[in-house]
Amino acid sequence: MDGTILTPDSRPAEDFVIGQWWERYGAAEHAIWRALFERQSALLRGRACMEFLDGLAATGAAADGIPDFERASDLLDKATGWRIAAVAGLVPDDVFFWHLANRRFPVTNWIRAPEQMDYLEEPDVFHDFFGHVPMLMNPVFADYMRAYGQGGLKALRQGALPYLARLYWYTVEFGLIRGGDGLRIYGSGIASSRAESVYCLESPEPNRIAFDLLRVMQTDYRIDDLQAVYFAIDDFQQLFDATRPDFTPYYVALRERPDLAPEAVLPSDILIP
Ligand code: HBI
Ligand code: FE
Repeated sequence: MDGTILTPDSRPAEDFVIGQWWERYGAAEHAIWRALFERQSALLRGRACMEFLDGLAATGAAADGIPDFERASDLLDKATGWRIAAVAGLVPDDVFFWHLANRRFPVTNWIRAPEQMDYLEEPDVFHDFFGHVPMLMNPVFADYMRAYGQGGLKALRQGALPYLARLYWYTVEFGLIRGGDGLRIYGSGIASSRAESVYCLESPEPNRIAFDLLRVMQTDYRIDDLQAVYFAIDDFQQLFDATRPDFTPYYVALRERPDLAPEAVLPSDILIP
């Protein structure tokens, strides 16, 4: 069993990397990028954390069109040693983790259709690039993502993927951060969504709970609706430090605990007003 699962240093039979083929995008596709970029940039001012907004600027991405992955990769590489790998869509879990463990972030090369401006089932280049690449410019977050990839390959060998997938969901995709000027967004699923970028901070509906690693890994998530709960970190070092230890004993402990519904609130939760 063990030998069939990738390690960070092995090579998969198929890496799922394709070309971006930037020159194939048409004016209509660049126009969709522009509309999404302008909309989300305006919404994220005062809502996303400084690390996200600074990272976005540092990628060289702009409203004028879909960014060129090679140019952005050169900037990213200089900042944190990461590069972008163009893919056609979702890649198998082991291959996804293997890329992360080697500091490559898979970014889908196609952009959504005009009627999908507000909701998309699968990630496209706007979600993957605008949502994910900015935070990879931050050295601490970039190290967290690499460690996540290494941890993912290990979790696959231990049959613990669902726990680790929750951690990804509630941090990388839907994470909030508590800074000097209040709650801010860093999660890509929020940053790339019109509705969620407002709802996560301003709606009275969802619970906002201080990040706790085991609590997060115990909690189910919704894939087809706004989230019922967000977990807020204090800073990225906290996230990196919490996820540094060997997770093996955590997985053992988690198997003894019931899964929690997204709406659950525990007496031990620290709720953020
Ligand atoms: N593939 N392209 C792509 N993007 C993802 O975010 C992704 C994936 N494959 C698997 C995967 N995510 C999951 O394993 C993680 O969300 C845990
Ligand atoms: Fe994503």
